[in-house]
Amino acid sequence: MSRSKEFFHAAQKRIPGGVNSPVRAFRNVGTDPLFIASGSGSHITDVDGRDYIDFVCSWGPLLFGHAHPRVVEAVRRTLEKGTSFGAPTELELRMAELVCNMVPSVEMVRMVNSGTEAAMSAVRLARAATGRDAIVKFEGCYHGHGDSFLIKAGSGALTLGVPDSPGVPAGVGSDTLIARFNDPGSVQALFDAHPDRIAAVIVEPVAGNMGVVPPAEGFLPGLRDICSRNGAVLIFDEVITGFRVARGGAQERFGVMPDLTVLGKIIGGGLPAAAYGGRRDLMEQMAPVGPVYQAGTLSGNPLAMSAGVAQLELLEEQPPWDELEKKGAVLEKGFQEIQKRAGIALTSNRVGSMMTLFFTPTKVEDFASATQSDTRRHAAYFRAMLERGIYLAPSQFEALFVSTSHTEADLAKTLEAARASLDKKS
Ligand code: KE4
Repeated sequence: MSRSKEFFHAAQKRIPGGVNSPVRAFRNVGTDPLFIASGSGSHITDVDGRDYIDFVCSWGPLLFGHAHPRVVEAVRRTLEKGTSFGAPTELELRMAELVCNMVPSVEMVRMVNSGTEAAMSAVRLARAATGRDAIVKFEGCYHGHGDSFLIKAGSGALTLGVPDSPGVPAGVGSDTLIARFNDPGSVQALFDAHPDRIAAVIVEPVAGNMGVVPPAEGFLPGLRDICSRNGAVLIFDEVITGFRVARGGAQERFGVMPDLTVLGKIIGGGLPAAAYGGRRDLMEQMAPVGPVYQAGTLSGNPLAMSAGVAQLELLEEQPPWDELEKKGAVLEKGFQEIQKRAGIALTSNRVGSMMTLFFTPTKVEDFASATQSDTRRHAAYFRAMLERGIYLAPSQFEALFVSTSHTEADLAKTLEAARASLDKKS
Protein backbone atom coordinates (compact mmCIF):
# COMPACT_ATOMS: atom_id res chain seq x y z
CA MET A 1 0.00 0.00 0.00
CA SER A 2 1.32 3.50 -0.88
CA ARG A 3 2.00 5.91 1.99
CA SER A 4 -0.72 8.21 0.57
CA LYS A 5 -3.25 5.40 0.86
CA GLU A 6 -2.01 4.54 4.35
CA PHE A 7 -2.28 8.16 5.50
CA PHE A 8 -5.65 8.60 3.80
CA HIS A 9 -7.03 5.49 5.51
CA ALA A 10 -5.88 6.75 8.91
CA ALA A 11 -6.95 10.35 8.28
CA GLN A 12 -10.53 9.31 7.51
CA LYS A 13 -10.86 8.07 11.08
CA ARG A 14 -10.06 11.49 12.54
CA ILE A 15 -10.97 14.06 9.85
CA PRO A 16 -14.27 14.11 7.92
CA GLY A 17 -13.46 12.51 4.57
CA GLY A 18 -9.79 12.55 5.59
CA VAL A 19 -9.42 16.14 4.41
CA ASN A 20 -9.65 19.65 5.82
CA SER A 21 -11.47 20.98 2.76
CA PRO A 22 -13.97 18.80 0.85
CA VAL A 23 -12.75 19.32 -2.70
CA ARG A 24 -9.35 17.84 -1.72
CA ALA A 25 -10.98 14.42 -1.19
CA PHE A 26 -10.94 13.61 -4.95
CA ARG A 27 -14.52 12.33 -4.43
CA ASN A 28 -15.55 13.14 -8.00
CA VAL A 29 -12.53 11.90 -9.87
CA GLY A 30 -12.66 8.25 -8.86
CA THR A 31 -9.37 7.92 -7.03
CA ASP A 32 -7.88 8.64 -3.61
CA PRO A 33 -6.13 11.91 -2.82
CA LEU A 34 -2.35 12.11 -2.74
CA PHE A 35 -0.66 13.30 0.42
CA ILE A 36 1.89 15.93 -0.60
CA ALA A 37 5.33 16.10 1.03
CA SER A 38 6.86 19.16 -0.64
CA GLY A 39 6.68 21.69 -3.44
CA SER A 40 9.24 23.65 -5.40
CA GLY A 41 8.48 26.00 -8.27
CA SER A 42 5.91 24.35 -10.53
CA HIS A 43 6.41 20.88 -9.02
CA ILE A 44 5.04 18.99 -6.01
CA THR A 45 6.22 15.64 -4.63
CA ASP A 46 3.88 13.22 -2.90
CA VAL A 47 4.75 11.17 0.20
CA ASP A 48 5.69 8.25 -2.05
CA GLY A 49 8.30 10.37 -3.80
CA ARG A 50 6.35 10.86 -7.05
CA ASP A 51 6.79 14.18 -8.82
CA TYR A 52 3.98 16.17 -10.49
CA ILE A 53 3.69 19.37 -12.47
CA ASP A 54 1.19 21.28 -10.29
CA PHE A 55 -1.63 23.36 -11.82
CA VAL A 56 -3.62 23.66 -8.56
CA CYS A 57 -0.95 25.90 -6.97
CA SER A 58 -2.78 25.67 -3.62
CA TRP A 59 -5.98 26.74 -5.49
CA GLY A 60 -4.46 29.96 -6.76
CA PRO A 61 -2.21 31.67 -4.17
CA LEU A 62 1.15 30.62 -5.65
CA LEU A 63 1.50 32.95 -8.63
CA PHE A 64 5.31 32.55 -8.48
CA GLY A 65 5.23 28.82 -7.67
CA HIS A 66 5.99 26.80 -4.55
CA ALA A 67 8.62 27.90 -2.00
CA HIS A 68 9.76 30.98 -3.89
CA PRO A 69 13.07 32.05 -2.25
CA ARG A 70 11.82 35.59 -1.64
CA VAL A 71 8.74 34.30 0.20
CA VAL A 72 10.64 31.64 2.17
CA GLU A 73 13.29 34.15 3.26
CA ALA A 74 10.68 36.75 4.26
CA VAL A 75 8.79 34.25 6.41
CA ARG A 76 12.02 32.91 7.94
CA ARG A 77 13.20 36.40 8.90
CA THR A 78 9.82 37.24 10.46
CA LEU A 79 9.54 33.88 12.25
CA GLU A 80 12.79 34.49 14.12
CA LYS A 81 11.20 37.57 15.69
CA GLY A 82 8.07 35.78 16.87
CA THR A 83 4.85 34.58 15.23
CA SER A 84 2.02 36.82 16.46
CA PHE A 85 1.53 39.74 18.81
CA GLY A 86 -2.16 40.64 18.54
CA ALA A 87 -0.99 44.20 18.04
CA PRO A 88 -0.39 46.35 14.96
CA THR A 89 2.87 45.77 13.06
CA GLU A 90 4.72 47.62 10.29
CA LEU A 91 4.08 44.66 7.98
CA GLU A 92 0.32 45.30 8.12
CA LEU A 93 0.89 48.94 7.22
CA ARG A 94 3.09 47.84 4.28
CA MET A 95 0.41 45.37 3.13
CA ALA A 96 -2.35 47.98 3.32
CA GLU A 97 -0.29 50.47 1.31
CA LEU A 98 0.54 47.84 -1.36
CA VAL A 99 -3.12 46.79 -1.73
CA CYS A 100 -4.38 50.39 -1.92
CA ASN A 101 -1.70 51.26 -4.50
CA MET A 102 -2.38 48.18 -6.64
CA VAL A 103 -6.18 47.73 -6.56
CA PRO A 104 -7.80 50.77 -8.22
CA SER A 105 -11.05 51.00 -6.22
CA VAL A 106 -9.55 50.25 -2.79
CA GLU A 107 -9.00 53.34 -0.63
CA MET A 108 -8.99 51.45 2.68
CA VAL A 109 -8.56 47.76 3.53
CA ARG A 110 -8.97 45.36 6.46
CA MET A 111 -7.01 42.08 6.68
CA VAL A 112 -8.74 38.83 7.71
CA ASN A 113 -7.73 35.15 7.53
CA SER A 114 -9.80 33.62 4.73
CA GLY A 115 -11.77 34.55 1.65
CA THR A 116 -14.91 33.38 3.43
CA GLU A 117 -14.31 35.79 6.28
CA ALA A 118 -13.57 38.62 3.86
CA ALA A 119 -16.74 38.01 1.82
CA MET A 120 -18.88 37.71 4.96
CA SER A 121 -17.47 40.98 6.30
CA ALA A 122 -18.01 42.83 3.02
CA VAL A 123 -21.65 41.70 2.94
CA ARG A 124 -22.19 42.71 6.58
CA LEU A 125 -20.77 46.15 5.78
CA ALA A 126 -23.01 46.50 2.70
CA ARG A 127 -26.08 45.54 4.76
CA ALA A 128 -25.16 48.05 7.47
CA ALA A 129 -24.41 50.83 4.99
CA THR A 130 -27.71 50.40 3.11
CA GLY A 131 -29.97 49.25 5.94
CA ARG A 132 -31.11 46.44 3.66
CA ASP A 133 -30.92 42.65 4.19
CA ALA A 134 -31.02 40.91 0.81
CA ILE A 135 -28.03 40.17 -1.39
CA VAL A 136 -27.76 38.98 -4.99
CA LYS A 137 -25.27 36.27 -5.89
CA PHE A 138 -24.89 34.26 -9.09
CA GLU A 139 -25.63 30.59 -9.67
CA GLY A 140 -22.32 28.74 -9.68
CA CYS A 141 -20.30 31.49 -8.03
CA TYR A 142 -18.59 30.69 -4.75
CA HIS A 143 -17.74 33.21 -2.03
CA GLY A 144 -16.68 30.81 0.73
CA HIS A 145 -18.84 28.84 3.11
CA GLY A 146 -20.68 31.68 4.90
CA ASP A 147 -24.39 30.87 5.37
CA SER A 148 -25.54 33.57 2.95
CA PHE A 149 -23.37 32.17 0.17
CA LEU A 150 -24.24 28.46 0.29
CA ILE A 151 -27.14 28.93 -2.06
CA LYS A 152 -26.46 27.62 -5.59
CA ALA A 153 -22.79 27.82 -4.72
CA GLY A 154 -19.92 26.73 -6.94
CA SER A 155 -16.54 25.14 -6.20
CA GLY A 156 -16.61 22.21 -3.78
CA ALA A 157 -20.33 22.65 -3.08
CA LEU A 158 -21.08 22.23 -6.80
CA THR A 159 -18.47 19.49 -7.21
CA LEU A 160 -20.08 17.44 -4.44
CA GLY A 161 -23.57 18.28 -5.70
CA VAL A 162 -24.57 20.26 -2.58
CA PRO A 163 -24.83 23.83 -3.89
CA ASP A 164 -27.43 24.43 -1.14
CA SER A 165 -26.08 23.18 2.17
CA PRO A 166 -28.16 21.82 5.06
CA GLY A 167 -27.67 23.88 8.21
CA VAL A 168 -28.35 27.21 6.52
CA PRO A 169 -31.44 28.69 8.26
CA ALA A 170 -34.38 29.36 5.91
CA GLY A 171 -34.37 32.99 7.05
CA VAL A 172 -30.81 33.44 5.84
CA GLY A 173 -31.42 31.64 2.58
CA SER A 174 -34.43 33.82 1.80
CA ASP A 175 -32.21 36.89 1.89
CA THR A 176 -29.97 35.45 -0.83
CA LEU A 177 -31.41 36.08 -4.28
CA ILE A 178 -29.97 34.15 -7.22
CA ALA A 179 -29.21 35.63 -10.63
CA ARG A 180 -27.68 34.14 -13.76
CA PHE A 181 -24.04 34.91 -14.52
CA ASN A 182 -23.59 37.02 -17.68
CA ASP A 183 -27.25 38.07 -17.57
CA PRO A 184 -27.66 41.61 -16.18
CA GLY A 185 -31.37 41.34 -16.99
CA SER A 186 -31.75 38.63 -14.36
CA VAL A 187 -30.28 41.07 -11.81
CA GLN A 188 -32.53 43.94 -12.88
CA ALA A 189 -35.53 41.61 -12.54
CA LEU A 190 -34.59 40.92 -8.91
CA PHE A 191 -34.32 44.63 -8.15
CA ASP A 192 -37.72 45.16 -9.80
CA ALA A 193 -39.22 42.37 -7.71
CA HIS A 194 -37.54 43.43 -4.45
CA PRO A 195 -37.45 47.23 -4.46
CA ASP A 196 -35.32 48.75 -1.69
CA ARG A 197 -34.50 45.28 -0.24
CA ILE A 198 -31.17 44.53 -1.90
CA ALA A 199 -28.03 45.63 -0.03
CA ALA A 200 -25.45 44.25 -2.45
CA VAL A 201 -24.64 42.32 -5.56
CA ILE A 202 -21.62 40.05 -5.05
CA VAL A 203 -19.92 38.55 -8.08
CA GLU A 204 -16.74 36.81 -9.14
CA PRO A 205 -15.90 39.24 -11.99
CA VAL A 206 -14.36 36.29 -13.79
CA ALA A 207 -16.11 33.18 -12.50
CA GLY A 208 -13.63 30.52 -11.39
CA ASN A 209 -15.85 28.23 -9.31
CA MET A 210 -18.07 26.77 -11.99
CA GLY A 211 -14.91 26.40 -14.00
CA VAL A 212 -13.59 29.58 -15.65
CA VAL A 213 -16.34 31.70 -17.22
CA PRO A 214 -15.27 35.15 -18.46
CA PRO A 215 -17.65 38.10 -18.14
CA ALA A 216 -19.60 38.71 -21.36
CA GLU A 217 -19.35 42.14 -22.99
CA GLY A 218 -21.46 44.56 -20.96
CA PHE A 219 -22.04 42.23 -17.99
CA LEU A 220 -19.84 43.97 -15.43
CA PRO A 221 -20.73 47.50 -16.60
CA GLY A 222 -24.37 46.40 -16.41
CA LEU A 223 -23.97 45.37 -12.77
CA ARG A 224 -22.24 48.64 -11.98
CA ASP A 225 -25.11 50.61 -13.53
CA ILE A 226 -27.86 48.59 -11.80
CA CYS A 227 -26.19 48.93 -8.37
CA SER A 228 -25.58 52.67 -8.81
CA ARG A 229 -29.18 53.29 -9.91
CA ASN A 230 -30.61 51.26 -7.00
CA GLY A 231 -28.31 52.39 -4.19
CA ALA A 232 -26.87 48.89 -3.76
CA VAL A 233 -23.23 48.04 -3.05
CA LEU A 234 -21.34 46.27 -5.87
CA ILE A 235 -18.90 43.73 -4.40
CA PHE A 236 -16.24 42.11 -6.62
CA ASP A 237 -15.04 38.86 -5.13
CA GLU A 238 -11.48 38.92 -6.46
CA VAL A 239 -10.15 36.15 -4.24
CA ILE A 240 -9.01 34.33 -7.40
CA THR A 241 -8.69 37.19 -9.92
CA GLY A 242 -7.02 39.70 -7.58
CA PHE A 243 -3.40 40.29 -8.67
CA ARG A 244 -3.77 37.34 -11.10
CA VAL A 245 -5.62 38.66 -14.16
CA ALA A 246 -3.92 42.08 -13.89
CA ARG A 247 -1.96 44.09 -11.31
CA GLY A 248 -5.27 45.57 -10.14
CA GLY A 249 -7.29 42.42 -10.74
CA ALA A 250 -10.42 42.10 -12.88
CA GLN A 251 -11.56 45.62 -11.99
CA GLU A 252 -8.44 46.96 -13.75
CA ARG A 253 -8.58 44.44 -16.63
CA PHE A 254 -12.25 45.15 -17.41
CA GLY A 255 -12.34 48.78 -16.25
CA VAL A 256 -15.30 48.47 -13.85
CA MET A 257 -14.96 49.82 -10.32
CA PRO A 258 -16.84 48.02 -7.51
CA ASP A 259 -17.65 49.66 -4.18
CA LEU A 260 -16.03 46.84 -2.19
CA THR A 261 -13.47 44.21 -3.19
CA VAL A 262 -12.80 40.83 -1.56
CA LEU A 263 -9.23 39.56 -1.87
CA GLY A 264 -7.46 36.35 -0.82
CA LYS A 265 -5.11 33.62 -2.07
CA ILE A 266 -2.26 35.58 -3.77
CA ILE A 267 -2.42 38.28 -1.07
CA GLY A 268 -1.21 35.69 1.49
CA GLY A 269 1.57 34.15 -0.61
CA GLY A 270 0.38 30.69 0.49
CA LEU A 271 -0.25 31.57 4.14
CA PRO A 272 -3.73 32.24 5.61
CA ALA A 273 -4.60 35.82 4.69
CA ALA A 274 -7.44 37.62 2.93
CA ALA A 275 -8.85 41.12 2.88
CA TYR A 276 -11.83 43.30 2.08
CA GLY A 277 -11.59 46.94 1.12
CA GLY A 278 -12.97 49.70 -1.04
CA ARG A 279 -14.57 53.11 -0.73
CA ARG A 280 -13.38 55.05 2.32
CA ASP A 281 -16.91 56.17 3.27
CA LEU A 282 -17.90 52.51 3.51
CA MET A 283 -14.76 51.13 5.19
CA GLU A 284 -14.85 53.85 7.86
CA GLN A 285 -18.11 52.32 9.07
CA MET A 286 -16.08 49.35 10.36
CA ALA A 287 -15.22 49.14 14.09
CA PRO A 288 -13.49 50.72 15.86
CA VAL A 289 -14.13 53.85 13.76
CA GLY A 290 -17.73 52.97 12.94
CA PRO A 291 -20.37 50.66 14.38
CA VAL A 292 -20.01 47.61 12.09
CA TYR A 293 -18.21 44.88 14.00
CA GLN A 294 -15.65 42.45 12.60
CA ALA A 295 -12.54 41.12 14.37
CA GLY A 296 -9.91 38.36 14.28
CA THR A 297 -7.20 37.07 16.61
CA LEU A 298 -4.76 36.42 13.79
CA SER A 299 -5.95 39.04 11.30
CA GLY A 300 -2.87 40.57 9.63
CA ASN A 301 -0.57 38.18 11.50
CA PRO A 302 3.11 38.85 10.83
CA LEU A 303 3.92 35.50 9.17
CA ALA A 304 1.10 35.70 6.63
CA MET A 305 1.83 39.39 6.05
CA SER A 306 5.51 38.68 5.40
CA ALA A 307 4.63 36.03 2.79
CA GLY A 308 1.94 38.22 1.21
CA VAL A 309 4.06 41.38 1.18
CA ALA A 310 6.97 39.43 -0.36
CA GLN A 311 4.69 38.13 -3.14
CA LEU A 312 3.09 41.52 -3.83
CA GLU A 313 6.50 43.22 -3.86
CA LEU A 314 7.65 40.58 -6.36
CA LEU A 315 4.65 41.57 -8.50
CA GLU A 316 5.73 45.20 -8.37
CA GLU A 317 9.38 44.44 -9.13
CA GLN A 318 8.87 41.70 -11.75
CA PRO A 319 5.43 42.27 -13.37
CA PRO A 320 4.50 38.74 -14.55
CA TRP A 321 1.26 39.34 -16.44
CA ASP A 322 2.64 39.36 -19.99
CA GLU A 323 4.53 36.12 -19.28
CA LEU A 324 1.46 34.55 -17.65
CA GLU A 325 -0.68 35.57 -20.63
CA LYS A 326 1.79 33.94 -23.05
CA LYS A 327 2.01 30.71 -21.03
CA GLY A 328 -1.77 30.53 -20.68
CA ALA A 329 -2.12 31.01 -24.43
CA VAL A 330 0.37 28.21 -25.15
CA LEU A 331 -1.69 25.79 -23.06
CA GLU A 332 -5.02 26.95 -24.50
CA LYS A 333 -3.79 26.72 -28.11
CA GLY A 334 -2.33 23.28 -27.45
CA PHE A 335 -5.59 22.02 -25.92
CA GLN A 336 -7.55 23.40 -28.87
CA GLU A 337 -5.28 21.58 -31.35
CA ILE A 338 -5.64 18.35 -29.37
CA GLN A 339 -9.40 18.77 -29.26
CA LYS A 340 -9.57 19.24 -33.03
CA ARG A 341 -7.29 16.30 -33.77
CA ALA A 342 -9.02 13.96 -31.31
CA GLY A 343 -12.44 15.15 -32.44
CA ILE A 344 -13.81 15.15 -28.90
CA ALA A 345 -16.37 17.40 -27.23
CA LEU A 346 -14.16 19.89 -25.41
CA THR A 347 -14.35 23.64 -24.93
CA SER A 348 -11.84 25.82 -23.08
CA ASN A 349 -12.33 29.15 -21.31
CA ARG A 350 -9.33 31.23 -20.30
CA VAL A 351 -8.56 34.62 -18.77
CA GLY A 352 -4.81 35.13 -18.52
CA SER A 353 -3.32 32.34 -16.37
CA MET A 354 -6.61 30.81 -15.20
CA MET A 355 -8.42 28.37 -17.46
CA THR A 356 -10.77 25.38 -17.57
CA LEU A 357 -11.19 22.57 -20.08
CA PHE A 358 -14.91 21.69 -20.13
CA PHE A 359 -16.00 18.26 -21.40
CA THR A 360 -18.89 19.64 -23.42
CA PRO A 361 -19.26 20.73 -27.05
CA THR A 362 -21.22 23.88 -26.18
CA LYS A 363 -19.80 27.30 -25.30
CA VAL A 364 -19.70 27.68 -21.52
CA GLU A 365 -20.97 31.08 -20.42
CA ASP A 366 -22.97 30.38 -17.27
CA PHE A 367 -23.88 27.73 -14.69
CA ALA A 368 -26.39 25.95 -16.93
CA SER A 369 -23.90 25.46 -19.78
CA ALA A 370 -21.03 24.61 -17.40
CA THR A 371 -23.04 21.86 -15.74
CA GLN A 372 -23.76 20.23 -19.13
CA SER A 373 -20.15 19.02 -18.94
CA ASP A 374 -19.49 15.29 -18.81
CA THR A 375 -17.96 14.93 -15.34
CA ARG A 376 -17.24 11.23 -15.94
CA ARG A 377 -15.09 12.10 -18.96
CA HIS A 378 -13.43 14.79 -16.91
CA ALA A 379 -12.68 12.27 -14.12
CA ALA A 380 -11.13 9.82 -16.59
CA TYR A 381 -8.99 12.64 -18.02
CA PHE A 382 -7.98 13.74 -14.50
CA ARG A 383 -6.81 10.19 -13.62
CA ALA A 384 -4.96 9.76 -16.93
CA MET A 385 -3.15 13.07 -16.44
CA LEU A 386 -2.27 12.20 -12.84
CA GLU A 387 -0.82 8.91 -14.07
CA ARG A 388 1.37 10.95 -16.42
CA GLY A 389 2.58 13.25 -13.62
CA ILE A 390 0.25 16.20 -14.18
CA TYR A 391 -1.64 17.39 -11.08
CA LEU A 392 -4.90 19.15 -12.03
CA ALA A 393 -7.83 20.38 -9.93
CA PRO A 394 -9.90 17.30 -8.96
CA SER A 395 -13.12 18.83 -10.27
CA GLN A 396 -14.62 19.90 -13.58
CA PHE A 397 -15.80 23.07 -11.83
CA GLU A 398 -12.45 24.55 -10.86
CA ALA A 399 -9.65 26.39 -12.63
CA LEU A 400 -6.19 25.38 -13.77
CA PHE A 401 -3.60 27.95 -12.68
CA VAL A 402 -0.34 28.73 -14.48
CA SER A 403 2.47 30.31 -12.45
CA THR A 404 5.64 32.09 -13.53
CA SER A 405 7.53 28.95 -12.45
CA HIS A 406 5.88 26.74 -15.11
CA THR A 407 8.55 26.29 -17.76
CA GLU A 408 8.13 25.73 -21.50
CA ALA A 409 9.18 22.14 -20.84
CA ASP A 410 6.41 21.81 -18.22
CA LEU A 411 3.84 23.08 -20.72
CA ALA A 412 5.13 20.81 -23.47
CA LYS A 413 5.01 17.78 -21.15
CA THR A 414 1.49 18.75 -20.06
CA LEU A 415 0.26 18.99 -23.66
CA GLU A 416 1.94 15.68 -24.50
CA ALA A 417 0.19 14.07 -21.53
CA ALA A 418 -3.12 15.65 -22.57
CA ARG A 419 -2.69 14.35 -26.14
CA ALA A 420 -2.20 10.81 -24.80
CA SER A 421 -4.92 11.15 -22.13
CA LEU A 422 -7.54 12.50 -24.54
CA ASP A 423 -6.74 10.11 -27.35
CA LYS A 424 -9.91 8.07 -27.80
CA LYS A 425 -7.91 4.89 -28.00
CA SER A 426 -6.35 5.42 -24.55
P1 KE4 B 1 -11.43 30.63 1.49
O1 KE4 B 1 -12.40 30.80 2.63
O2 KE4 B 1 -11.38 29.19 1.00
O3 KE4 B 1 -10.03 31.21 1.79
O4 KE4 B 1 -11.95 31.52 0.26
C1 KE4 B 1 -13.27 31.31 -0.20
C2 KE4 B 1 -13.38 31.81 -1.62
C3 KE4 B 1 -14.00 33.02 -1.85
N1 KE4 B 1 -14.13 33.52 -3.10
C4 KE4 B 1 -13.65 32.83 -4.17
C5 KE4 B 1 -13.83 33.41 -5.54
C6 KE4 B 1 -13.01 31.58 -4.00
O5 KE4 B 1 -12.56 30.89 -5.08
C7 KE4 B 1 -12.86 31.05 -2.70
C8 KE4 B 1 -12.21 29.71 -2.44
N2 KE4 B 1 -11.81 28.96 -3.59
C9 KE4 B 1 -11.84 27.53 -3.45
C10 KE4 B 1 -11.44 26.88 -4.77
N3 KE4 B 1 -12.04 27.45 -5.90
C11 KE4 B 1 -10.94 27.08 -2.35
C12 KE4 B 1 -10.58 25.62 -2.38
C13 KE4 B 1 -11.24 24.88 -1.23
O6 KE4 B 1 -12.44 25.15 -0.93
O7 KE4 B 1 -10.55 24.00 -0.65
